[in-house]
Amino acid sequence: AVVYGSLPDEVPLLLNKNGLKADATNRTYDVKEDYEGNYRFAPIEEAQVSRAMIKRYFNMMYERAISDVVIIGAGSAGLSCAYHLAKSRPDLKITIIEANVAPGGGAWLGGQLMTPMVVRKPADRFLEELGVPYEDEGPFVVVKHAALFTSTVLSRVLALPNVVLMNATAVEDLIVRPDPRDPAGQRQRVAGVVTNWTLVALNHDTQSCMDPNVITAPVIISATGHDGPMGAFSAKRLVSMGLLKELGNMRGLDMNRAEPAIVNGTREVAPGLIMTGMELSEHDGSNRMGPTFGAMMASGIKAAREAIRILET
Ligand code: AHZ
Repeated sequence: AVVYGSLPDEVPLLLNKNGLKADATNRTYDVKEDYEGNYRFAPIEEAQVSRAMIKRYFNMMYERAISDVVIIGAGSAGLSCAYHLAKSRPDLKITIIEANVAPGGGAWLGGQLMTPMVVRKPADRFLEELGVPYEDEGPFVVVKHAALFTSTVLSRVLALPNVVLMNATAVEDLIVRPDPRDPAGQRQRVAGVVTNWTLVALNHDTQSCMDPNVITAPVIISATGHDGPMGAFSAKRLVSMGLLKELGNMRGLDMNRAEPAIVNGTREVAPGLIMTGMELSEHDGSNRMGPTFGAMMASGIKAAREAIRILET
């Protein structure tokens, strides 16, 4: 027999008591691990399952309505950023919003749907830090499967207590306010994100007004990738809001120019908004790098450093 903590009071135990031994103070259940046809689970009420999820998820949403940093997009850049930021500043409430059900963006595969992932040096240091094994090819290293990198960084990020990931949730807009640091009150500052369940965000054309939700934070980090169904989200919104004159538009592939341009260009592109990863190529008009991921990791780390700098000034 295994002893479990008491069940939540609000759900009375209404189970068939067959095979169930319970006492008033400390309920003891007859459970059995037996793979030969006699496996017995601890009893449960269906509503307990609902409440176990609901109270955690909605408490989390309540708490994270005010965050310290919001990261938009959980691709290789967003996850690398989240890892470095959350490890460096365990006091910060870091909230990641990912439109897809599966976090990871394009980093589940290398190039042309092949599995190995190429990382140019010196970004192999981040793989070392995560403990991701690779083969050394001189100027670059190769992880045997991109999913090994992505699943490792994702599990490390999710295990950090100050990080929350809301997937299947899309950022639909940015919150902007007059920047309190501008004495003239002319400059706009990005001060949060406007969110909706992705399935709702994809159906605005078919249903009448389905209003969104909001999360405020003093720093937003946009890592939404290059242009696509949802990609380059903040870069495009900065243009439509008049905070950026025009998109630079991603240029053709040149690995040697693309990777340093992304890492060295990682910055606060508008007050309160840092941009990282391939979204920057659309903002700045820098080259595409193709299937080499070192710049995503290094740009994510630089974005995390930028966030700390902004929060500390
Ligand atoms: O789902 C998107 C993906 O997981 C997510 N995303 C985009 N718009 C969003 C929105 N709200 C919430 N409005 C959103 N989430 O952002 C993630 C972007 O991941 P990615 O892998 O596309 O971008 P990255 O910059 O992290 O990595 C780019 C990897 C590439 S693309 C490329 C090339 O085409 O040449 N080369 C590399 C290395």
